[in-house]
Amino acid sequence: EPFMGHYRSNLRDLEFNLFEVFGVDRTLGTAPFEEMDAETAHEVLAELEHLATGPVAESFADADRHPPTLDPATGTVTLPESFKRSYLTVQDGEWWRLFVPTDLGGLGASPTVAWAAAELLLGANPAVFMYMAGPTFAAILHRLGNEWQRTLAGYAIERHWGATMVLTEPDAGSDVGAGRTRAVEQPDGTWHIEGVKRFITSGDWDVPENIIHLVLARPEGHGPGTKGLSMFVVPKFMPDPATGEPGERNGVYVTNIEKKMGLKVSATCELSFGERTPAVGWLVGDVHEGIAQMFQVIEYARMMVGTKAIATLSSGYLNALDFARTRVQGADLTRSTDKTAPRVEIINHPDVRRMLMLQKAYAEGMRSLVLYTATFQDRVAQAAARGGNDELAVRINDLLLPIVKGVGSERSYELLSTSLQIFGGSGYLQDYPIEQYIRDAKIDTLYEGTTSIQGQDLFFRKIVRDRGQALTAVLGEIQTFVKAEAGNGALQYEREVLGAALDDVQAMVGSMVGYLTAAADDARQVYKVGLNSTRLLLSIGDVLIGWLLLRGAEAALRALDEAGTGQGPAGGHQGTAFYQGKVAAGRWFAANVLPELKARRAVAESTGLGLMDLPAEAF
Ligand code: ST9
Ligand code: FAD
Repeated sequence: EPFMGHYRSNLRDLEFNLFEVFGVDRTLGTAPFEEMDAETAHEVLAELEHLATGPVAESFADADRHPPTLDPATGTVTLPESFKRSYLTVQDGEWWRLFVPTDLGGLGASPTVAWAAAELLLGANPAVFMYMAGPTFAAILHRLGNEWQRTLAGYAIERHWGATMVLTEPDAGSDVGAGRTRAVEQPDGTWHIEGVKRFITSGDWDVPENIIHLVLARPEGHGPGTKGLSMFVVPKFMPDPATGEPGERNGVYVTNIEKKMGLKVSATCELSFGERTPAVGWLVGDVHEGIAQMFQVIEYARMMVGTKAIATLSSGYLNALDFARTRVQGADLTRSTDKTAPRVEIINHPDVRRMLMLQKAYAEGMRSLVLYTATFQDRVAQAAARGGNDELAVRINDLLLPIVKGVGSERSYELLSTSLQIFGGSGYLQDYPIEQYIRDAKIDTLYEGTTSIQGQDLFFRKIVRDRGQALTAVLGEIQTFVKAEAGNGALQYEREVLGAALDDVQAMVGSMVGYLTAAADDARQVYKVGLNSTRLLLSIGDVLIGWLLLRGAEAALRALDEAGTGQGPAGGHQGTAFYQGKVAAGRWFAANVLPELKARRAVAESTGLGLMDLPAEAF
């Protein structure tokens, strides 16, 4: 048998979602995706899977054991050679072209196809994908920038530069608006950036000839908070305006790299601006709209983080599944008192099956959530290609992002410990990848806005400020599904359970809106919102996951039916077992997870202020 790397991909399920659930073959091959039809997308994903499971995954463990090093004299970060080989496989194959628009050299992939591709790289070696941010960030600069900055963005893409997003400071993490880094305008129209940023991903590395930093800083005299921040593009080397050739070293240096729990090969840097020599930057787009501009970057990054977490859970689950099919331990429970009974593979034990199905249902349900979200990004791009604007699709994408990021990261981290549990003591060893998965996935609940921030973003901005428009549209789709005949009666019980869970989350939203309204008279009532916002985030996530799993079950039942009549794609045992698994995951989630929403609703409805009255000393 050929060498098996750590990464267990699930291209079959990605394609099931793309083509059998969401029907993206209808949009592929049409504007603005005319250069990629469904057949090409299939070929691209199959080839990328091959690369991901092979050379991209190969350095995953080695790069964890040999993390990047910093030369403090020059501020230069050196990556392990094994990892650079993985990275260069992807760069040299020009795979970044999947993640930029066609006018910047892109392949015309739709967001749905691009995020499916991203899952494969993120599951194999997430830092490879993160170091590859250059072209995507440059495309954003191209959209936001003035003429010179569009030229600069072009150089960044052609010449394979790295890129960073630079917000965080020691006293400004979740509270970005507390940032103190200053920007001082120069007579020639450039700006000098002065200050220290911390925790900056890919702040320096020894592959690209240049790096562009997208930096939030406060121009002198500008007001407090996020609205007083502006966005600057600050290169590592000043480029020749005519060719992009890197010239003089600019005054931005890495002054420290962090020792971390996981994701070690992704260099997390302290970046000092203007300490040795001036750090020269340009005001992006010549406008002071820094936080709004940075959120264009953040939106990609939040989607990326959720996808990364889910990709890791999926591989953790599939590794655990392999183990459960082969590890022999104990007798079947029906014969547990018979000391001569044959020993069985642990996949035969009910509690192991419970753990496997818990992982399968969440991993597959959340994959479906990522791709469902991406269908709205497809719609936004299609409308733009027609010269229009799909306002509702924009709002729904905004609503779903904190769920992809917040729920994707929390559930994945939590359930990776279940993946490890399947392995027994062996899972705790570095012989298997799960302990690294857990360490590498923990960051996903933290950066790009912690789970608390995602929960507040969901409620205050994406529900209340949106006046419930996007939420109503999505919950309305679920309600239609509940009332319809999905699964020809085969899913009737499941649709009832889903309907009850839908009522439960609607009641949770209702009571939280009630608390917010009551806060107009009694400000402390808003604490009851804060006490429930993570609960609501996870609960809306569960309803969406349950619904998407049942849509998958419906599609699978249809395929099984057609196979019975000899017409469908299900033929063969592989196909049949795959579809049976889809039906089982939907049913299991409805029966075992959705009923929990009832209790969560009761907790939300009876929330008091006791916890907030408690003196801090009493904790
Ligand atoms: C970080 C990086 O952690 C980690 C990893 C880096 C990885 C890099 C590689 C990525 C590669 C990606 C490539 C993908 C390629 C694939 C492509 C496939 C097609 N939405 O509520 P207010 C704006 S970086 C939009 O008053 P506060 C808005 O302009 C560090 N905009 O906030 C608003 O004005 P308005 C990450 C939003 O109280 C303004 O902000 N750090 C949103 O002043 C003010 O809003 C964080 O994420 C939104 N959801 O500030 C910080 N929200 O209202 C977390 C706000 O007029 N903290 N705006 O529209 C927060 O998010 C805070 O809530 C806060 C609060 C800072 C916004
Ligand atoms: P804090 O904001 O101090 O939060 C501490 C705790 O308090 C958290 O549980 C938080 O949820 C909670 N909390 C804080 N405020 C509130 C509130 N208002 N309501 C409720 N709870 C709250 N930043 C960049 O700019 N660029 C990068 O490339 C980057 N990469 C990173 C890579 C790594 C490995 C790490 C660890 C961080 C990175 N970050 C980056 C920074 C990251 O975005 C921040 O760490 C994150 O936003 C949280 O900020 P903080 O660490 O200061 O925690």
